[in-house]
Amino acid sequence: MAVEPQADCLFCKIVSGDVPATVVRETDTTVAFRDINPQAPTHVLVIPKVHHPDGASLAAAEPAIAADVLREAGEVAAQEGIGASGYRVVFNTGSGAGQTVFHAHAHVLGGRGLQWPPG
Ligand code: IU
Repeated sequence: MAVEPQADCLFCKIVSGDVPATVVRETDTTVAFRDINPQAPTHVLVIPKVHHPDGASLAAAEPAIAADVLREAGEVAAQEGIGASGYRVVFNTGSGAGQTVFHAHAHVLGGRGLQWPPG
């Protein structure tokens, strides 16, 4: 599993600053930014700065950084004011589940009622 920045990876370019994003939080190991196509009033992506293709790969290779991503998802929810009303953290994994960017990322969604099961 590569951890070097990938030249063709959009999210690696957001980490490096080569592609702009609306960053809402940043730590030594993670960046959180607003999704460009929001599916809820709050829709923020939390990514590790290191490149892994999906959340499971990240957790297997670098569990401490996977924990950082999950912790930051909660911090984003608190910062966005959706922690009390409830929110969803989603890792789409594989194209069949709708994953389109193959750099691990957690979607943090909230600010409206969320249905279950998801589509
Ligand atoms: P997915 O789980 O891989 O489908 O999520 C990728 C997300 O990245 C998706 O919600 C896109 O709207 C979002 N995104 C973005 O925020 N900025 C971009 O430049 C691109 C995609 I391309």
